[in-house]
Amino acid sequence: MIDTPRTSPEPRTPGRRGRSALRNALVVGATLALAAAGTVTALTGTASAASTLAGAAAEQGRYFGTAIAAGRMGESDYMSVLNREFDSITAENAMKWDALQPSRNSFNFSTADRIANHARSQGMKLRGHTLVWHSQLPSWVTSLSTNDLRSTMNNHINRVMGQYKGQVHSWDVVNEAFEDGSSGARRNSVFQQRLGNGFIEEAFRTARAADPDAKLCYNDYNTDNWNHAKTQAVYNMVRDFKARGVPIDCVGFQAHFNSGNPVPSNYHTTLQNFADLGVDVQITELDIAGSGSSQAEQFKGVTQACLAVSRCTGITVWGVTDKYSWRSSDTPLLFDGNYNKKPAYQGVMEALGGSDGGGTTGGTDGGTTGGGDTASCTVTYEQTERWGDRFNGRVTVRAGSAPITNWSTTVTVTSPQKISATWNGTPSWDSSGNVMTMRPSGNGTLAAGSSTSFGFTVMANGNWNAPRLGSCTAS
Ligand code: 9MR
Repeated sequence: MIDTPRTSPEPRTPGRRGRSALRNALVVGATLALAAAGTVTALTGTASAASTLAGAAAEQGRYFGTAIAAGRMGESDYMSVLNREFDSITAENAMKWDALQPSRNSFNFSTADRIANHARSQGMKLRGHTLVWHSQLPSWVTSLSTNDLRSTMNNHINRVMGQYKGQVHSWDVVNEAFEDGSSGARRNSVFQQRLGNGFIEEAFRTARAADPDAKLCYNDYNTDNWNHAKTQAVYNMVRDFKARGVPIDCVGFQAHFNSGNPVPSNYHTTLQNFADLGVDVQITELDIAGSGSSQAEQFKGVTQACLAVSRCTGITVWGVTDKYSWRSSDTPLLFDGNYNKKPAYQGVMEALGGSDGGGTTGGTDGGTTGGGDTASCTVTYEQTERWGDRFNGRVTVRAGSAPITNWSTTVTVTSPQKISATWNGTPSWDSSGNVMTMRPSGNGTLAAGSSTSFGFTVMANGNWNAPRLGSCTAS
């Protein structure tokens, strides 16, 4: 059965971390109560593993955030996955200079406020992105004289940080101020041209005074590999700031990876070396091009690198679903276009020590079966081949922490799509022909944590959306 999307958010009064701890306490409490009543004979005695990204990250003392696009906030599946899985929000575009101060001294906070208010109403944290950046900068700024640009930059920082004072846990004060390549040079932005190297330091000093409680971050991309000139250049700047008492609290690693720029094997070294300067580090815009187990392994590796560094305080992915990613054809996120959890999601959860929470259908609570000795299973989907008229999908069924002897799950396609072939499973169909229930062909036994997979062909008939998975049922 496909779960119905949950449209109204749960109350969040104790806050995200509080909620997670509370839920686990309730699980243990309920188990003990049942044991006292003599209705269960086996007690696990431990809290169940968290079944959401934020819950699992909170148990490791980290936040798990996402960028969100204000224009998608009316979509119920988008919002329910956001509210269920994440505990920190970054505005993908709404807090950038062009959005907030499109013309001189005329500030427009309405869209950014909607995001900030949503975060507050859900007990989520808010990351501020970004105050001083060469991009998404209105043209009126680029024609200012040196003195005008200096006062305008400081005014922008003061007004924006003032607006969100007390709400933002970390601000990207300066973004992407270094060149790519081997030069290690500062980027030739209008700020650099008019104000020289000192603009970065000035921005941080202004920011500290504007909101003394916010963590102040320098944020950049291609700074993940310790051996890269850009990484070294940023490191040297942060070391210099710390030595001279320039206020800086954190360094953001955007972490946009693809085959040309893969997750480096020395990532942990990079994060640790920055942390050793006395700053926090954060993964701020994580996305990784790819699919399937290779993408999952890379997400897992990044998460492990963060967990291995005590000053790595949290991870933010750059969007909720592949379909709205800034580079959607790279499918770089944790949820596919139908809000199914991808193998990448499981990769992150494995690193965080969470359970992957049963079913994968978007907008649901994702099951509650993690941990304990109960039979449980999870399902993940990936597209394997594609032709001009059809594509093949593979669903991996994985047993939870107990062995199982049987399983079933559903795959729903959207008319006019049709499933024309299946393999490695026994299908049955509902009356519409759109919902396929798949069971094992023959023996459905799986050892704890092990997996099997089945496959199918979908005739697209013009609709290339991924099918939706229901939750996995095990016995
Ligand atoms: O994801 C953002 C996209 O919607 C915007 O069009 C783009 C404009 O520059 O910015 C994207 O976000 C960027 C972020 O603000 C800074 N680091 C790189 C991100 C991806 O381009």
